[in-house]
Amino acid sequence: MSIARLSLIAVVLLPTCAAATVPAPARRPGARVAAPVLEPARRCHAGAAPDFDGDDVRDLAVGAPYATSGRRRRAGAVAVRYGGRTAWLRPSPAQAGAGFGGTLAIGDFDGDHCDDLAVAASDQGRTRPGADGTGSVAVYFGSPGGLSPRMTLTVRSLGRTPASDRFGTALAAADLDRDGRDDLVVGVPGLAGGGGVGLFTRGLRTARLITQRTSWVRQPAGPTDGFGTALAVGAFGAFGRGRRTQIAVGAPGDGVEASGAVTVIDPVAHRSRSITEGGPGVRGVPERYDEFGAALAAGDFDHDGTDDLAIGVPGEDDTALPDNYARGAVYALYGSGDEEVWGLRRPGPADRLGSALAAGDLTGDGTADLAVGAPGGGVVQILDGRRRRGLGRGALIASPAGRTAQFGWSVAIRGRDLLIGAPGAGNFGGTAFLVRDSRTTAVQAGTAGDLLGYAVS
Ligand SMILES: [Ca+2]
Ligand SMILES: [Ca+2]
Ligand SMILES: [Ca+2]
Ligand SMILES: [Ca+2]
Repeated sequence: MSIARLSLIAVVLLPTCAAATVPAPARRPGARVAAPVLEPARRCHAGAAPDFDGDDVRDLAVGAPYATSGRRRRAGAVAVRYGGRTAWLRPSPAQAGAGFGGTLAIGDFDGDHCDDLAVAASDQGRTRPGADGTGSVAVYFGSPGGLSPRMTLTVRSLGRTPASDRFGTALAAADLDRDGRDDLVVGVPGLAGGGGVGLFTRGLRTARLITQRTSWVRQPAGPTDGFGTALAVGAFGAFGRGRRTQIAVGAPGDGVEASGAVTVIDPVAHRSRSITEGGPGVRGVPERYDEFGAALAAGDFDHDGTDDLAIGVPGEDDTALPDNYARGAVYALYGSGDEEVWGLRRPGPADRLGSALAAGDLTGDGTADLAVGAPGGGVVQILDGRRRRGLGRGALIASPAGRTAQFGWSVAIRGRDLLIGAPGAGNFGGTAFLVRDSRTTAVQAGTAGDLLGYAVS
């Protein structure tokens, strides 16, 4: 499967850093200076925004998986915006077709309060053109000097031999074991036996693999299930049977002819629950190519203290046409047991609503909202979270770059800012847009063919 067909999960992120001002050492009058006075290193401290360099200015990252790097076509690159300045991260060594930057996740993996960035190249290691790669994830650690490469994770980290794994197709970061450091969840949907999920904890030094065959998950595993295509982390409560942080895993190729499935797993309590259309507590009929679970997001949309799960179903339609021809839908499953299905008010036949999801408090009222990408229709639908009432229809944000820009292919919420990727804009150079106070502005553009905006974080 090529990058252009991979589904994308918007990513969870957490804390941050800000510049600590360090006063210059006072010099006593008349004192001899025997050696240069070194200023103590500036350190990051927890702030309000994703911040890689600790200057208290929010940073962002935009993936351009088809960008040329090191003269290798489609090796990929990531544009990192430090405030108003852009620096590019490029894979080293660059490999043609690797798709570096197809998925991103921000977290503080070493607990130094500087945000760190995980960048997947899920097509890395292709044995032939068009084949699936084994994939890898490069982890960059933040510091007052910016991001620098620290480690690379692969399927070997999980004790498996590389094959067509697509390691890193989905990423999510959260402090699962509550040791003060964010942990990284890596989707490996091509792993032999229906896919899997890698859990990297303790500064990403400890790895663990969970699959459908794991004893406490115990699901039938088909080779094209794609377990690990999408991820979301939340405290789903009743939903995942506990108050601990759990992981929702999308398997859009599971079920009868890719109708799709989602599994909520509790890696500490060793419990799991399978969710399908038409299954317990979920309305709908599982149909061919629905791709239920192609995107996921977690947020407390009704402010009852328990996270709710949004599930993208971009293939949802009355037809069984494959691929790009579907209106799409998004399910909201509340911790309370309530359930809703959302569509666009004026749907088009190829909107693919629910291709990308992001949760966060956009309106600043203390309750999480949901952004839903419909890249085929060139719109992003906002669903406003409301205390005790759950989601309600909010703003519809239209593409400033035309209908073919794939506007809404990726979405992320950072504070009250909404980031939207449009990898088809400008002859597939791609553009990342920032929506703030109902104004949409372009923050970064790629050159033709880069697919910049395939991932935003
Ligand atoms: Ca910054
Ligand atoms: Ca860090
Ligand atoms: Ca942790
Ligand atoms: Ca809730």
